[in-house]
Amino acid sequence: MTHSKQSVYEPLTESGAVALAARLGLFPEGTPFICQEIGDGNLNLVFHVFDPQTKKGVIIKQALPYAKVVGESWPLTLKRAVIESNALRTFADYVPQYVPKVYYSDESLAITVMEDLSHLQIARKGFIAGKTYPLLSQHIGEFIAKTLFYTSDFGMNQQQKKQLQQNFINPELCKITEDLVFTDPFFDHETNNFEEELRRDVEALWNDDALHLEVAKLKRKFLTEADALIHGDLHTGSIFASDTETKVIDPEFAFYGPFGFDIGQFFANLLLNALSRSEHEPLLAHIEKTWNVFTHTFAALWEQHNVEPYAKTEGLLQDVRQQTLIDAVGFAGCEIIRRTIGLAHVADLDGIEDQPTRIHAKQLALQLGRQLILHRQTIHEVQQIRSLFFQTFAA
Ligand code: SR1
Ligand code: MG
Repeated sequence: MTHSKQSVYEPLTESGAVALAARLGLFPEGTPFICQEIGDGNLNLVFHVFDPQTKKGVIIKQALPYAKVVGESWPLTLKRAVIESNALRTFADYVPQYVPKVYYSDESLAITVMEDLSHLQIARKGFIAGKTYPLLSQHIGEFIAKTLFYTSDFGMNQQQKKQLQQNFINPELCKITEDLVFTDPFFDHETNNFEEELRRDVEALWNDDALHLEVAKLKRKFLTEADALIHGDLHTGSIFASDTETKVIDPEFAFYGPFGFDIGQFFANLLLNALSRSEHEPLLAHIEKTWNVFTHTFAALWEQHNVEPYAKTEGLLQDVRQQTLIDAVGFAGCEIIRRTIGLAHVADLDGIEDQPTRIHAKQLALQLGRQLILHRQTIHEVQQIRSLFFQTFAA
């Protein structure tokens, strides 16, 4: 694995991506590469460079110095590429089976070269197409449990944890989440984006003092609680999947944050898909299984590998578990509202072609998000999320 700091930044072209792939020595000399820019996310260039005969290839990802979703008027740090490659390498220490291999990174070009996952599909696209991904919740539950436990004060020497934390100070990307997830959708802000038919529902959120208080508490947790190294943007567009494999990608938002955040974002995006279709069960089952796998895996690690002298204290694990679920439910509510009326929507809802059906699904999303935030303290078991989901439909 190489890590270079030599070059001067310029955006990659397709021919530049091919030249880089050839230079890395991962392929036989003279490989007749094909290159396609395939980035459909909000922030980066992504090139798929491959040999059309063997189908073997690599992904070359480059951060742009601005947010692609908005344009050059929104400058954005290139350091996120280093955060991303460091996070992938750190996650690979604990769950190599669930992240792409990093072959090379160049800090000044903001480039990461990684394993080609083109045999898999982005989970959001698959869910929209009706796929169910039977192993997804097993894999994501394990991914979250192991990465959170081993990078926390329970799974790692507490001095080493603080040193690791220094590599993941990520103020600009955290600010995007602080603004776009926890603030702007709850006020009349220019980044918001919604159909006029939703105005009454949206204005009700802007004038809801009880909701504001609860979102402010959740935002404070996001700002201050450094439990573990979190992915920071674990929506279904950050996961490649098939019926047998799962790979988590794009951890450029990684930082030391609260235990419940990744779980909440994942739950939210499953719920957004469930709201967009008539067959809810596979999504609700994934939420429950993710939580059950997470809690069992985390508890087993706690039992066997905990470094904290208070680990065996009666009630501590239960308290961590309970608070993590409550926080995850609240974070999920914020993410659902943000993906419905804020910046960076999701295709699950926006792709509903029939306008009245789309508006109705979005109204339900706003109601569900609000309920999750306001009632999170009453959630003691994951099955209660299912009840809130169906109560939203019945209301
Ligand atoms: C300006 S970035 C908008 C969103 O894209 C990323 O995937 C994150 O979810 C971020 O909030
Ligand atoms: Mg992303």
